[in-house]
Amino acid sequence: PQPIYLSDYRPPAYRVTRTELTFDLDPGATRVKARLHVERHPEREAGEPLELDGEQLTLRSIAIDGQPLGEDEYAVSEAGLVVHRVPEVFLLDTEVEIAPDDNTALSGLYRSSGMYCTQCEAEGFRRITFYPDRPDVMATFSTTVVGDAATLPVLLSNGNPVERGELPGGRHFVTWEDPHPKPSYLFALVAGDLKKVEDHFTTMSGRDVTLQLWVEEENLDKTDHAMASLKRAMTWDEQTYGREYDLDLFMIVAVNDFNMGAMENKGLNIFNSAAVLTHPHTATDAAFQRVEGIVAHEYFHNWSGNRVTCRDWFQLSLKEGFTVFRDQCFSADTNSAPVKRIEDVSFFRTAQFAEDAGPTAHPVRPDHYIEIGNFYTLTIYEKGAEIVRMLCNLVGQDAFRRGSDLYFSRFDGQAVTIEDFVDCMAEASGEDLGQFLRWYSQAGTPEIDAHGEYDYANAEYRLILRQRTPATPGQAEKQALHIPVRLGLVGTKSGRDLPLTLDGEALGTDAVIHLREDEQEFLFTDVSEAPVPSLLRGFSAPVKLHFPYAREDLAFLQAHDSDGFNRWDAGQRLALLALDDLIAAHRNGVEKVMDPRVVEAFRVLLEAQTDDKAVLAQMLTLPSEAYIAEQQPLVDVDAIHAARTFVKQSLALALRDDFLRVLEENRSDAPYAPEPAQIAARSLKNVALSYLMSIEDEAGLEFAREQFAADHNMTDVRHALTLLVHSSRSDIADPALKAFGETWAHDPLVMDQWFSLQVTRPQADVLDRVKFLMAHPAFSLKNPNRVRALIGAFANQNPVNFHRADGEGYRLLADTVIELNRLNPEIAARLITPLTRWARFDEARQELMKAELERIRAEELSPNVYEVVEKALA
Ligand code: BAL
Ligand code: ZN
Repeated sequence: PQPIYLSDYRPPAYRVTRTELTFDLDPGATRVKARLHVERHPEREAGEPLELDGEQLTLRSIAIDGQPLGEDEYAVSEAGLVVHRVPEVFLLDTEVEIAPDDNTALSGLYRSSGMYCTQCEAEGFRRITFYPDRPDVMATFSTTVVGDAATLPVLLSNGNPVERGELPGGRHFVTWEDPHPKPSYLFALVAGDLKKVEDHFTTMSGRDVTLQLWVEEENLDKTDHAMASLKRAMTWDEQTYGREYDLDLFMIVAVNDFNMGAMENKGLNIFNSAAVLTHPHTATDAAFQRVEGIVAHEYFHNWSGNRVTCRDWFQLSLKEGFTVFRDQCFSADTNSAPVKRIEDVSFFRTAQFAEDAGPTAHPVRPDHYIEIGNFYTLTIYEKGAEIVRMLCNLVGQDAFRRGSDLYFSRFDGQAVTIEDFVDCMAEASGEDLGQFLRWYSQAGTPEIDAHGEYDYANAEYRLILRQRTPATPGQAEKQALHIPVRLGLVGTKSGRDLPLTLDGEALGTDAVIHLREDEQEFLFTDVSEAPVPSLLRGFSAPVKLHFPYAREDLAFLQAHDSDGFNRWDAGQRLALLALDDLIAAHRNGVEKVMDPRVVEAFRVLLEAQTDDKAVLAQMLTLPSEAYIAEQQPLVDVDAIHAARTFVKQSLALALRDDFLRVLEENRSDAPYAPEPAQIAARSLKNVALSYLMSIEDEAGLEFAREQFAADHNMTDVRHALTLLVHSSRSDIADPALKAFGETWAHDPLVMDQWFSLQVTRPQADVLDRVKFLMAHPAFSLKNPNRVRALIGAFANQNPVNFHRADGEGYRLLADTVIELNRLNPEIAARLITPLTRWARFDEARQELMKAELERIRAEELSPNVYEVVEKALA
């Protein structure tokens, strides 16, 4: 497979202004008729051949302006169709045959639990019909779906239904008309025996929109939260961005087999059932919040993605970065804003930093790719969102809103670039964002080395910041970025933020300074007492910040920083320093000794309880093993696990009574609601429980057993069950696990949790459990959720066992990737990720991991897997 380059972009030779489709559905032989209204692109010369994308299509007929084409007038290849000579303006009619039942890649038209559904982003439409399958070709669509009336009573597509009727042979049809021009990746079709929940929304201009959620009958009781979330998102987008919904109907469909979380098809969002269905007895608080966020994300795409779309796939972050930023802000406004930020940054610094430091590192706007399906990454999404957040902070909220209004009005109905977006922000704010644009083209995580000195005699604080971005594959040289650093100086005597005066200008007590050079000095004057700097408040830029904090400084910031995010971060840094010592002790075979400053800091948190419960739960949570690994020069999974376990147990032993008190104070029999106060209390209680269970404290065990048996809600049940299964008390855990598996055998989303919590057990016997569960009747390699729940959870969330010294964890993953490469290349390519990180481990493990990558490389590979493996072994 050959790479595609951004620098080769040209507008299409021909565009399609209108697309008329007829689907005659059949599991093995669906017929798709397409009538395309085609015209030459004004920027391209006359006389060029018409080139259409098409994969795995059997062409049955082709005609231009009603005239069937002779065999010498066109050519069909594995990649598409070329018509050698075409008029300037014409109608193209094709008919193809496709086999939805053979489609295990879940791209294009496929069947899931007996229903037909589509996934077209990024390049799935070419598996449905011959088409210029690129986002800068935008057409209005009319879609007629024909199917068996008994088994497929519901026939859906984009837009509004305009005609329906009966047909001979027990078949029926519905015709849908979508008046908004759209690229092919936003096309959708669903057909099946579905039931709907309906509601209404009145838009800000007073229009009535019908909202429908389509699910299998047994899931009708799991739709309330998604519907309520949708209405909240619609209101929020009107109030925050002035964006109103633009059709009379908005539909969401839940499907069981889906590669992504969900898809923003115009007027017909298709959702992975895991991203839309919730019920207190089947979904955890985290799942409720995830559903709310994803429903909002897909809805927000209606403007940031659908009305204004991407010119080409290199611009993917134009819609994804912006839309993730939008959904993050929505969730922050709806729930606990500080906790949302902590969770997002915590995940970002663990997973995106690792991506940025590995062999698949790429800029937020890549300049080449082999398979775009490999670029739905944390960098495109989450780093893209961090860049938009920086933009918003740089230009200010008001200018950001003016900039987004300008963007939506100037480019409505167009396919545009990242520059177009940033230009609107520059125009609306008057800021020069030229240097800022480098964030989009430069891969890798910038690192800032900071140093500070307080001059008592002159009451000055001198802060020196140096930035560097490590080399990434294909990008050896890096340029200085424009990095906004939000900061405060916290007085060590007063414990308060001190007034900031820089270059004679008073900046208040919390300010943003702009690092643009490789090295810059900032001299703060009139600093009345020695401060501890609180840097990068709110994680104001996606960088690694190094400052030589003493542990006392970190304990001080944890207690006094006015920025909630940095208080949490100071605690994390303090814990990391203690963990560093313990990791070294473990490696050197020296007795481990707990740092009393960490115990004291936790004691203060638990006894003062000044934070809201949700924040306190975060403050009491130790950095994850994956995040600790991210900080180490060489990852030693066993030492990390031992050190973290030691810290957790030491805290539990020292603060047992406090944790017990927290448990008692936060137990509740109130009916479950996924609302912030309840979620906060549950999370605090469950953090406390996990400390007590780390020492298998009798009272903690009893609490866990009771919490499981009470069966009050899935958050508590799952947490208790996980702690029991991860403990040594198989006498309690095994019957509970068995009962849970039997109770929920009928519910795949709960069974996913049952799989995950077992394969993340740290005990050494877990690999056998993974193999055993892969043969379980509820497991299937064809279902992405099952693969993620079992294999994905094992490889990503069980470091000590995945990285077993005998390489059996790696072998299991590679075997799975090889099998999935044939079934579902997109999922296979994603699953390889942990193996691509081989360079972070000791030599023996490096060899074992590379050997497995070589074994994968020896197979006949899909472009997806090929691209990842080649990069990993480069
Ligand atoms: N566009 C793919 C799914 C999503 O990001 O919403
Ligand atoms: Zn998206």
